[in-house]
Amino acid sequence: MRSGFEKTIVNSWNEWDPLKHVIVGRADDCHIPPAEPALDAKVPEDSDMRGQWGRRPQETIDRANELLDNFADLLSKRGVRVDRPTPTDFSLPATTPDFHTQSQFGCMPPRDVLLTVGAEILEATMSYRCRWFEYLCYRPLMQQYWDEDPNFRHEAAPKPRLTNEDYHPDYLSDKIGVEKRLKWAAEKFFVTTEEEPLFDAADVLRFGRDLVVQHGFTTNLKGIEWLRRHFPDHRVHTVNFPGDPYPIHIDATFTPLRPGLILNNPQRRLPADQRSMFEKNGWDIVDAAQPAHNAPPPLCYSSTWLSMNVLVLDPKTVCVEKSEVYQADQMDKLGMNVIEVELRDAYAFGGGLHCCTADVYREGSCEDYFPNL
Ligand code: DAV
Repeated sequence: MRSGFEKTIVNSWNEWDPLKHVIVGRADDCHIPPAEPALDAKVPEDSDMRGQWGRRPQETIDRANELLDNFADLLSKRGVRVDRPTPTDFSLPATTPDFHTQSQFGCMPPRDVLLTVGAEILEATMSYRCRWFEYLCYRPLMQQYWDEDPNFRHEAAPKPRLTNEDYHPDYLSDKIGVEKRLKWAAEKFFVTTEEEPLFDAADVLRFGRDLVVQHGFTTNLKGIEWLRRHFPDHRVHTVNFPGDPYPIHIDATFTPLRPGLILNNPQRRLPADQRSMFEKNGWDIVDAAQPAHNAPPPLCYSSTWLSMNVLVLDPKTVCVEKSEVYQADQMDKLGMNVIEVELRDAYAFGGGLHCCTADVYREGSCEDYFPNL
């Protein structure tokens, strides 16, 4: 919704400054993609999704869209400008000279694809074949911002080839078992190899001049090195969280709320040797509250820890999913004003409140929150 007089500004340096302009995803035409190496590694072994693929049932798409539309309306009413992607036909195969997969995914989680750093929006390489063309859903918006903001920098990371060389064959089994997965994760043996740079935008957290990036299934060390060379004025820090058997995306694991305060998933604690940058600079890392649910909703890739996948609107205000009562209570105790947003029936389409949004503009500038390194 636009007044017609608002100037378009692309600018966002962190996860908490006052949010003024955001993209909210859509559930239209979302597909469960066919098997492929990186996706299979993430689908839990006991998941109802194993072995099935195709367009999601229309009534679930309609329900997810109803919730996403309501969320967009709520943000608009609070004065946040909201844009939406343009879905492409996800039933089409994704085919390049290097691979072929029979359908695509969707465009519910813009956070996975778009990384906003200052005046730049960077399209991630992605690491699933079914998501290779997802950036196209955001191109109409990127073109509009390009026309409207003379300072906007539209960038795209090198498209990866995603041949079989990108994936460790050991992960191709659905009978690995959680124990072995946890061992592999602790050894940093992930499904993706170091064949070429790979990253999803949702593995990156922005803290002003520092970027904190999770090494896991969807982002490899070459991807992190690519980000380091691409953002020469930033310090890029690699983190990983043993304890997650399916490590993709940092935003159900490590959640900054405001300068000096981060929630950390208690099953995926940041290892002691990686805490010093936070400790030396007076940041508190506190265990997140338990999720309210014992299991994810049907046909969902993500864990119950979407409870901590919140959207911070400003350093005192946070959107929390309506059923996540323990998380809301903890936010309240931490001095945050909580806005309840119903989204659980959209989780299966690609995640929670952080996943289904991507920053365009937050007030504020690039600050150094870690002067003692
Ligand atoms: O805990 O399953 C979900 C992150 C989605 N962006 C998890 C990670």
